[in-house]
Amino acid sequence: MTTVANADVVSPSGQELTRQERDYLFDVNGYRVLPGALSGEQLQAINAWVDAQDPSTLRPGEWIGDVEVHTYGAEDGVNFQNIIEGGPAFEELIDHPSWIDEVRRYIISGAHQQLRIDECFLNVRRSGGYIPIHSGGDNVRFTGLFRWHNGNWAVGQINILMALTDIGYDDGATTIVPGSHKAHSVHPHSNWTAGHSADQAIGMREVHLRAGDALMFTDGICHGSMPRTNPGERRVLIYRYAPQLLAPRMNYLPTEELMARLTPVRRAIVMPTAPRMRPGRTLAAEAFPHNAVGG
Ligand SMILES: O=C(O)CCC(=O)C(=O)O
Ligand SMILES: [Fe+2]
Repeated sequence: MTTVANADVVSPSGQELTRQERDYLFDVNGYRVLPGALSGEQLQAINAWVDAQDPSTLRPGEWIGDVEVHTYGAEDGVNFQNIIEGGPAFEELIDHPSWIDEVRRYIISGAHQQLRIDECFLNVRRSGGYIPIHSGGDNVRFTGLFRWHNGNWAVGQINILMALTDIGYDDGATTIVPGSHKAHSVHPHSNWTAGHSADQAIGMREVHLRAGDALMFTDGICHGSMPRTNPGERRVLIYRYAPQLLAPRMNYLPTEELMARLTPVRRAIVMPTAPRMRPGRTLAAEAFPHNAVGG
């Protein structure tokens, strides 16, 4: 399968892209690659956290402190959900300078409202793993919203997918159909229930990343992944940002310890509106059973 070109990183003159060029490419393609978004030290700290776990013995539903072990399906691997509770290496990504201004610009420019984290998790995928084709402009989902309204961007969700390992051929790379956030018709091979990987899917491009690079993309773009056929693991971190008006996907309640540690800016991104209740009342997780719609 063809890979995406690097033309979204530098302009033909070899200069860094201008503001106008970056906006144009994001508008037209629905994604951009952010090379070297994470430092070597950050990669080391994050990978050390993963190495300290043993994914083969971790079952979905178990907790590592306040990080939940989870999966969306057998093929797509193990997720460490609510990863911002995993320590400082994950906290500093909440408003990381490599992407936060871009994310703010596209989600809330011109609108006097707050950004929030919708979902954040670390995904480990082994040989045979993949995620099926999903999303696209044809879908009616607020997270897929992608508009330019009265001179301002209005994007429903932006995903920052950070490579923690090099991801090339046969590593199970993320795939996207450039521009498909504006599509009106469903991708001909998209079938979540059948669950095919993006391999051989028409129009798909593999996004190869070096460890530390990030893929910034609208959740409205049609995407998926190649199957991983190499041995070893593909590790990625995914932080999804949305306007505060959209409810977070998993709705983890941040711990008091995390909230106390965070800067006001980070706190607002994690929880823009505090739960409101009478002083002294405490919450018991068991009193809030999950329902079929929200999960
Ligand atoms: O696992 C991947 O490569 C794609 C992840 C994905 O579907 C997403 O971040 O929305
Ligand atoms: Fe996705």
